[in-house]
Amino acid sequence: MSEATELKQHAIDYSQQIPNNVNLSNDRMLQRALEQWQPRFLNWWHDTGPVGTSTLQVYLRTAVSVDRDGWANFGYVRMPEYRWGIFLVPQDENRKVNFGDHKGETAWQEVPGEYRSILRRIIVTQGDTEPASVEQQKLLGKSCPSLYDLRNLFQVNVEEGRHLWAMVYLLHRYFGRDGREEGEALLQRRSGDANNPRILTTFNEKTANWLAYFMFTFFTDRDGKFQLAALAESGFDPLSRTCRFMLTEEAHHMFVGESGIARILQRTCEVMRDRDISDPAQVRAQGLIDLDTLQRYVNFHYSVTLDLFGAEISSNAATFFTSGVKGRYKETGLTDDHLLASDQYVLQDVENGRMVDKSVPALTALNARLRDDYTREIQAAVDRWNRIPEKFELAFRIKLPHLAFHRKIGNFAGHHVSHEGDLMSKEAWDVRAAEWLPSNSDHEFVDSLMGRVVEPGKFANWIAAPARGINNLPLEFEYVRFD
Ligand code: BYC
Repeated sequence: MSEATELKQHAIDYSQQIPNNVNLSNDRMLQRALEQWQPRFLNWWHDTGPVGTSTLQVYLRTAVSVDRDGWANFGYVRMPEYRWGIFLVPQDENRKVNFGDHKGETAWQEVPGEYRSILRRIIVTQGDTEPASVEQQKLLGKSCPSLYDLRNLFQVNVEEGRHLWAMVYLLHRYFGRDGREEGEALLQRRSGDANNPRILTTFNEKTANWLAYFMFTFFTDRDGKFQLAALAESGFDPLSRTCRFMLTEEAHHMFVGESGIARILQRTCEVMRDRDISDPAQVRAQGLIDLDTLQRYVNFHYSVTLDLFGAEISSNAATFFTSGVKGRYKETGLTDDHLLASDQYVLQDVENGRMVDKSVPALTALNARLRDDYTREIQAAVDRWNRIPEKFELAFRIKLPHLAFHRKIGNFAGHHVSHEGDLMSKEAWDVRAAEWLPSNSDHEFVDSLMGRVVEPGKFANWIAAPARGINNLPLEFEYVRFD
């Protein structure tokens, strides 16, 4: 590729009605179809996006190019004027299909006919999560703990909106009429709607307060990272290219979650040490989130996010892999044969009332494998969190529940399993569930702390200030303007 072509592929053209780096103006039909979808997207954003934002100016980052420095562009944006667009990392003409039956073939620039329906399904499932998360977070701005956090919420929201654009571009460009219909349906389903819900379970749960939001961005956005990383390996090159750019945005979302929970831990532990208190009721009386409640939120969000990996044993996942449409985490960097024809994988299951380890064909266990990769990364981050109580010489440590705890999808669905991983009767589970999962009164308590703090540099009582501001600005910076 010449240097000039490469630069062009990196740069995003903001003079267009739909900013893009895919030469949209060269394909008039596609451009018109997307220009017709655009006002419907904006209506959806207006109806179900963050409330009360039409007059705000928010200090947001906007991608100006898809290269490493493309993110350096920060400035005030009026929320309804945010420029959602279509950004793919540049095409590498030498890229190959790197796994499955087509390994070694040149990566596909068009959808192979035989894989059309599975690719469409994966793209729709991925696309559906993006607007769902915006819908789940719609009301959070009303109870933000600071301007810094409010700005981060809106940054996440606009980027999830752009991730919907990314999938809708693929549907319109590569799937003709069916794709356009799916693009409409993505704007019709609603998180939590009894008649027309979002596709995956977790995206129909409520994100009612900021503790739930930080947990969601920590646990569930990280599922997004792992699923996008698996799709970034796809032999269908446009999917790979768009997922690679989406991953650069995902990093900030996970940062919001990890640092948000760390700041809550910091604040609670600090007061517990200073006032020498440990009883959750005493902690709550200080207007803080007690550590047991934090642990129960971890148990809930971790377990519902594990469900997003699908069933541990899945013939769908095997088909996705052999056909070259969805790889493993970091597939290209793995050193095996990328075929898995005779490999085995060990996973846990329930057999005859007992928890057992069993070896199964690796091809069928790809959902479990991706989940295990995810869990390793989650555990490493939990270990980082645990340095905070350690620093304050408190005995408390966050402990991830067992994989089988509180599961609705896969091997463990229908079983009752304790936090430690012991199988139990439904009756015994019912007695102990409130110890492990947030109760209505936990939610009510957390909700009761959520007053709105919008004075620059001020933070709600229940959360510590972050270590530094956005884009190296001071914490007192006016990250959101209300005029
Ligand atoms: N809820 O064979 P199985 C993100 C269905 S998050 C409801 O195990 P498969 C983000 C399944 O569809 C990442 N239904 O499924 C994060 C199938 O239905 P049919 C999103 C479920 O296909 C935060 C049946 O059960 N991206 O980006 O192996 C903010 C049999 O299941 C669920 C993706 O997920 C569930 N949890 O695996 C914003 C990537 N799980 O065919 C964004 C694309 C399974 O019987 N999706 N089912 O009607 C996939 O790769 C796969 O669809 C899954 C499921 C891994 C999700």
